[in-house]
Amino acid sequence: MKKKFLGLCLLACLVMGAIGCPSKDNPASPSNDTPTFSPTRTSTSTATATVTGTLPTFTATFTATDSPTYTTTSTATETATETFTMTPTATVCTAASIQTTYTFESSPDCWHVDAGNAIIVDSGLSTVQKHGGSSSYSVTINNGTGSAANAQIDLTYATPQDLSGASVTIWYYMDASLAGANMQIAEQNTGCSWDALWINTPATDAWTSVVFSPSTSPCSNASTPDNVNQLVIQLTNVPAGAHGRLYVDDITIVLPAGPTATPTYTLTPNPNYTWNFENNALHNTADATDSWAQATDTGFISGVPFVTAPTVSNGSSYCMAVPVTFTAQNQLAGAILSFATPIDVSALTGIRAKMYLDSAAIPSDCYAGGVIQVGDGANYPESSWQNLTAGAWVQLDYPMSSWGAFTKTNLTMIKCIANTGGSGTFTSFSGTGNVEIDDVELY
Ligand SMILES: [Ca+2]
Ligand SMILES: [Ca+2]
Repeated sequence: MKKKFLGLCLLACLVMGAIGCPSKDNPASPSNDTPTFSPTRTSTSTATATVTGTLPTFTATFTATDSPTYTTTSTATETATETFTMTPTATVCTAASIQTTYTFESSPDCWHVDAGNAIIVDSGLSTVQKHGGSSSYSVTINNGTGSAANAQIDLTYATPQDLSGASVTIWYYMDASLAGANMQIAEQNTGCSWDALWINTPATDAWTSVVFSPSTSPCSNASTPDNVNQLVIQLTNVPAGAHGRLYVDDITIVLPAGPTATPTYTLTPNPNYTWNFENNALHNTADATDSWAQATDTGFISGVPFVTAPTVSNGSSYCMAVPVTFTAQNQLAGAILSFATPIDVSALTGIRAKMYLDSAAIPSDCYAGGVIQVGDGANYPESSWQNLTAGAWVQLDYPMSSWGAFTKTNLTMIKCIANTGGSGTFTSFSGTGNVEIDDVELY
């Protein structure tokens, strides 16, 4: 019975496995080691799927659910396609003389951006706006300074020019985008600083003319003529952020009429009564006996007449010159023609002559004059005083209606006289030059 029980146990062991059953080998002693970690499996790789197939093609079908409305927000009124080149300051053009017309058809003609400008970004001839022809002079202004600023263009003269009495007309066109700016047209001269015409509200988007008259300058007076260094067109107080163009065109400068340099009368072709010195002699071609000579009356300074080419052209080849050195007020110089045989001028109406006085011969502030005198042996009337403009030919005229008592059948002499006149500063002067006389004519 005991054997049978053991056998059952062994069988149970076989069936149940090793659990709880004694090992056939000698069992090891229970380990005293205590595991201190448990291995952890960590995946270090990530599988990446690679699509090697062909992507499907989608055909999208959109359905418009509304109609967009476009709103134009641009305020630009023109598209400037021109590219200008700024004129380098170092090569600013200077005008040698007064140019009376600027059309800006082929050149800025020395108009340029003032060197001190920071807000003019380009300049040049423009066809975008023009008053006449096909182009104007234009500057593009872009005031990014953050505050109001000035934009200025100039015409600079190499040497000062006299614009006294001149009238300067300027046509301008200012983009509306520059509105808010003021304008001034000015001249800068050596006599004083500035002489300006202000336009507080320049017209915009329209060609507009403005006339500037330097004669209104406080600098203009007899002793300080306008010596203009520069003409200026300036937009003043261009608002911050303003961006646009100023165009100018058809600038004209009209100068006042000066003294007539060449008298207008023409000689009556009668050599008996005419002395034009074109025969290079002090007598005329009809009478070689009677020649012009030095006038030696009281008050006359010495000066022997001779024939010479006019110092300033009067349209002829020769004139008579009396060399003089004036030293005081009211000195006289001139020439006399005495007739050996008195002549009859009763059929005539007057006498005239042209006279020239060298600028070097008199102070600039004297009031020199020319006079014609005639004589009949008893009466020696003379013409009224006619102002002499130094350096220019002046026409003297003495009609017989002003001769007074005179025997016109017995003209014995004619005399042409220059007088230095009076002046507040003409006390210690010594000026040498010619009194020149031409085209003496009994008419
Ligand atoms: Ca033009
Ligand atoms: Ca002559």
